[in-house]
Amino acid sequence: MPPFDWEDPINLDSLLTEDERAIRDSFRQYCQSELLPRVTLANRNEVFDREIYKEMGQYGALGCTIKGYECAGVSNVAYGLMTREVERVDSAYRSALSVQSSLAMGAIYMYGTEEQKQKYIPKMAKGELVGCFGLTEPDHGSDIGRMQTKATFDSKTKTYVLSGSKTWITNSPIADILIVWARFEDGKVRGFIIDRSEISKGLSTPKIEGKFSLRASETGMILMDEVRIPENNLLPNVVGMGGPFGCLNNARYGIAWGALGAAEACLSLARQYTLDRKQFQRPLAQTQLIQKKFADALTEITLGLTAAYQVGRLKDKNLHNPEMISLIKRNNAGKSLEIARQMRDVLGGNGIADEYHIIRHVMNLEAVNTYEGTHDIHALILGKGITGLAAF
Ligand code: TGC
Ligand code: FAD
Repeated sequence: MPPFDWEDPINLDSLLTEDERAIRDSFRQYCQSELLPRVTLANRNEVFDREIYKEMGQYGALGCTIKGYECAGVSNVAYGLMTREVERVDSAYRSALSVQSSLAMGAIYMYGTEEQKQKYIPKMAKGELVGCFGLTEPDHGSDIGRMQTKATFDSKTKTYVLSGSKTWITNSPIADILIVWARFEDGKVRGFIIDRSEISKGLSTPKIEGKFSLRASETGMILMDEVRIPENNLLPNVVGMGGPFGCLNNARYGIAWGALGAAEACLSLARQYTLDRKQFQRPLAQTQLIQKKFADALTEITLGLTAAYQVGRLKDKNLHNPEMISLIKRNNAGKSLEIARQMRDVLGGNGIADEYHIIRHVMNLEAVNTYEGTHDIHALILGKGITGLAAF
């Protein structure tokens, strides 16, 4: 009988292909050796280093499931393994990966013209162009179907004119390519590419200061006052809310894996801390209450990873649906937040110091539990799936 491995208790490793294991291991090496050493100061000083995109690009991580356009074309499970590795370091870096890959590149890949794909995706895959995804508005977050940002078409100049405000947008202050969702003259929601290099006036993207979560990520607004974009910057191949939600399906899936990476980091740090620290003349790790916390954490991480793996395999065969993605995003983000809080408690006073890392994960996971659909909104999506009745 093989010995128990607390880092992979039910041998999920055996379900992966050789390629997936190799991708995970090389990306883990990058995350641990290049990202981990700089995250504490980045978080403390609220700094995102744009070079990280170029580094991720070199590992083929950006838009990694996209086939062609100089992207890696790997499986959804491999994508999940990468989000897990990067979020083991910090959710802000996973956000950077998710927004670029699933939301910005994903929107162009799924709904763009061939010309748009050729123009933007290869440069985004290399991290030369940075993307963002503007959906949420000041007055419409969960009920985004009621968005107010407007798009009109000016037939004289053959330009679309965008007016409105987006808020809480990851990367907006630094983005070169802004995917913006707006209501067109016919009342239907359409997607647009704002290429910052083509805009002369009407656009500003102020940073939101003072976040106590995802501090190593730039978050901002997109303020549009009659921003004019060329007619060929419409994403022509989707109409309606299925457009943004289609991108969110991929990003929410990646979060389901990523959040558990953060939870695993917290468990691992707390385990080592309690092996090293003695109270009442024995290691803290040798006390029943601490061991129960570890047992609960390991159980939830393992069940969550198993579910994310299964959805990934279904996704590769196009056999997934939004409800199963809501189930894993909601469960894994919520459970990871609870695990991080428990592991922080295990470190006592040191648990609130950033040099011990766990408090940073606790703070980050608060946002992870909220964005891309809050914990309760995913409950309502599931509730609708169970009863057939929308309670939003
Ligand atoms: P509803 O009436 O149910 O649907 C409207 C239309 O959309 C279609 N649809 C979907 N299509 C594909 N995938 C999905 N998951 C879909 N969900 C809905 C649906 O079929 C329908 O199409 P049609 O053709 O019949 O019109 O939707 P609703 O407007 O009542 O919305 C309800 C609700 C709660 C499900 C939705 O509004 C919701 O999910 N709200 C949460 C908002 C959200 O997730 N925002 C995320 C913003 S992006 C972000 O947070 C990025 S963080 C990035 C980072 O840093 O990592
Ligand atoms: P609200 O919708 O106002 O919700 C507030 C509370 O009410 C929540 O608890 C919610 O669950 C609850 N609630 C809402 N409706 C109901 C209901 N019918 N029944 C019961 N309870 C309800 N958005 C983007 O478009 N792009 C991004 O890149 C992006 N990045 C983000 C980065 C960060 C750091 C953060 C914090 C947010 C980001 N968001 C982004 C926005 C995010 O998606 C929204 O914050 C989220 O969808 C929730 O919307 P809201 O904040 O307006 O909350």
